[in-house]
Amino acid sequence: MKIEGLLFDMDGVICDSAKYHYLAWKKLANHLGFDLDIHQNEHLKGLSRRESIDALLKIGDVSFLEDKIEELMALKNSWYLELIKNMDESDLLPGALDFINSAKKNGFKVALGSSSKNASAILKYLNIENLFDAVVDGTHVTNSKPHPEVFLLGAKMLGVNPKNSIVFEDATSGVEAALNGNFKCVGIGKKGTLHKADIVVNNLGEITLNQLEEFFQKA
Ligand code: B16
Ligand code: MG
Repeated sequence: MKIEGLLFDMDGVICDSAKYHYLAWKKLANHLGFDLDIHQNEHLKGLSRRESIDALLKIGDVSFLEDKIEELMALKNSWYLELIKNMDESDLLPGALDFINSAKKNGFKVALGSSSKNASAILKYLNIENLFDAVVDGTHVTNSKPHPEVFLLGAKMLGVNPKNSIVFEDATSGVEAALNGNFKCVGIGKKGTLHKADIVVNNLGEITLNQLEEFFQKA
């Protein structure tokens, strides 16, 4: 396989906003009278805001009418926005910027594929709003990961073939989205959690383009 395109999830791959999502969902759980631990939070990662709240309410075994759910999502997002408002370049995850810049220098097309509706604000905070050749986020898609829509649209915008492209993901739902779209997948995080990915590393500083090319050439 000759690699054509690289598609990056945002929260947990480019920057550490995943921890702020967790804190805001946990605060909402506490507000509703139950707790959300870090293991339960793994089931929320990568899902859209709406699917995340459905998963959270299931964990707490509570249910609400539609209007109340909208209100709770807005409350969580207001807490989340408060937590992320001071993000800057120092919130980029180790190796992310160097890896992407080096990929671009080597002629690879790069896209962002995030479920977040806050992605464009975060890219601005991180000062990387012009880094990607294409940006697809939660405002552009109707289907949440593990549906591959976000990555398929990214590949289409880059003009690359999914089967010759690699998705970088920190969430199990995102790894599944990549595989469902026929992409190769590099998991960013723990091997145990992301075992379906083709390779797993802790962050983008732990892998080079040469190593990727070598690995996927055999694929
Ligand atoms: P928002 P990613 C995802 O971003 C997060 O992983 C997920 O936890 C969050 O619920 C989702 O964005 C929606 O975020 O509430 O900001 O629209 O990992 O796909 O970059
Ligand atoms: Mg993520």
